[in-house]
Amino acid sequence: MTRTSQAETGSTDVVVVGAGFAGLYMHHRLRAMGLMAVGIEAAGDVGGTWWWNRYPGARCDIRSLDYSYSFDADLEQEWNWSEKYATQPEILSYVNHVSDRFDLRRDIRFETRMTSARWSDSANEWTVETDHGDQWTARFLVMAVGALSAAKEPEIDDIASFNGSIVHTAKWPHEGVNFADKLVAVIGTGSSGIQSIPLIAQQARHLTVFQRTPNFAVPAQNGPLDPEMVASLKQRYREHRAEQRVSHGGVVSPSPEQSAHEVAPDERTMRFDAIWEEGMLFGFLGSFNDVMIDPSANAIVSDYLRDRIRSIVSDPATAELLCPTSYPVGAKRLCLDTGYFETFNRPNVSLVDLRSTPITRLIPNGIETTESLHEFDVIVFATGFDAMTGPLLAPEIIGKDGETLRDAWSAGPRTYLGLTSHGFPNMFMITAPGSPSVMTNMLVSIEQHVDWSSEVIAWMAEHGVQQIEPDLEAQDAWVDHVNEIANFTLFPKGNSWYLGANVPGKPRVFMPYIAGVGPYREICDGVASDNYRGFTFQ
Ligand code: NA7
Repeated sequence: MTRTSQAETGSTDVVVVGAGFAGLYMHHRLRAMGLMAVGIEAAGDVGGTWWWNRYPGARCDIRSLDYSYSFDADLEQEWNWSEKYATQPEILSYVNHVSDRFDLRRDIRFETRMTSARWSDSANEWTVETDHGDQWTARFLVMAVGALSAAKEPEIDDIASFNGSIVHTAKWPHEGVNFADKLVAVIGTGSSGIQSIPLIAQQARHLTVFQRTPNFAVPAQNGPLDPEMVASLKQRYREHRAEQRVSHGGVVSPSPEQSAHEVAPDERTMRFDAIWEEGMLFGFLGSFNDVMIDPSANAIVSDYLRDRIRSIVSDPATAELLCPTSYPVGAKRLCLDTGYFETFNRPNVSLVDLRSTPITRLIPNGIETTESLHEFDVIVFATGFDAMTGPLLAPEIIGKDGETLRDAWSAGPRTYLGLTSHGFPNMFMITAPGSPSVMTNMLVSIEQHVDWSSEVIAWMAEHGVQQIEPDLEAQDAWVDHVNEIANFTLFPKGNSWYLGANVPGKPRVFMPYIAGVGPYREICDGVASDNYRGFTFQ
């Protein structure tokens, strides 16, 4: 959808920034409440992260039957997923279907990026500006900008000097990339690298993978969905959704009652084998109740996964380089793979360990490391995102006393419930720092965040209230609580994007709230039923 309209100026009830799963559902809710909304979206159409991340192998690592909206019972009955884990194109078809079915594009300006938003305390409204010169005033601002939507470029010198093509997994060209007979480099071995490497290797003349930190990955064991299983789930979809909402991660899974130390080694291995064969992403982290709390329990799982890598990768030296050793499993986001480790057995694939031979710079025909020169036609940056805060801090958001969100968060993000921030009245953030979001099935979190925020907006209208702002004390207490829970676990013990450790200079703060979607929902509902405890209204 190419934007052809002139700059617009006007007034509306709510400006919604972002047209991924979160922004789209927000439009649906607001419309049902009889409110006007204007949507702003940088992409050419709906889909958010699934519109941008079109690299080969891009796939969701939460089951398709779970990673879908639950707000409409007919929608969930009529849509049919083809595989256990949906591909990016299938997810995008789903988003398009939902957008058509509920006519959600109507209020959205595509190919339009929000550049600034300024709060006026006297007018009780936000003024939002875009790169097309639009200027919208609105009582409420909803930042549904996604947690993994600000692509991170690698910190490598002389990138512009490379004469071949460079592509980033998070900004993949719509026409695709032809790797046939090409010398290809992939830099980065997070989820995007791990998903794309096996498919790129099948096409390229030679693929060289540049790895800074190895990752744990579990095979997806993907495949077509069994129609009988789907029919039986659809019969009890409502109950299943209700169970998701009170679960820990937004997926229904058994809560482990035993410590890893309470179970004999043989039995543990049998349990791990079953999880491996089932291909469930977080099965290993939830295999025992102390995996993410006790380093020695975590080491049992890590050892098992490293042994698996060694059993797959034929060359022992390569296998050792692929084994993560510098952090507990789970402290960097676990990956779901399809033939990733097997790919290193191909004769046309090699691995460069950037810990021992860092990249010094790009050169016209390739990559220079401290050890050698590598020639390439195509370089793929699979270098991830400035996660969670990046998309919120990219535009200039100016709050109550003229303070920008960037300044307010200069030492790390500060939110109350992960939904609001002191000094920024009438602004709601969906899946922001301080919310469970990225540690969970995003769809369950998104629906909860959107429902809760829109209910506040409805409550304010009912009570004739113009302005809502979280109190500083409530926010401080929430930030402390988020940190306290994180520090009780092993999650902050890796240099992960959860912590902002992947972006040089970013404050090192563990951003997601990891107590689980069920407990979080209870807290949010408790705040609401206690007349929005911790908020001041005007
Ligand atoms: P990730 O998981 O942040 O992975 C990025 C990878 O890129 C990771 O291996 C990084 O190494 C590597 N990287 C980043 N910068 C550089 C530089 N400058 N040089 C070399 N290597 C670098 O992003 P993804 O897109 O794969 O996945 C993000 C999430 O999307 C994923 O967790 C799922 O939730 C879905 P590092 O580990 O920092 O040493």
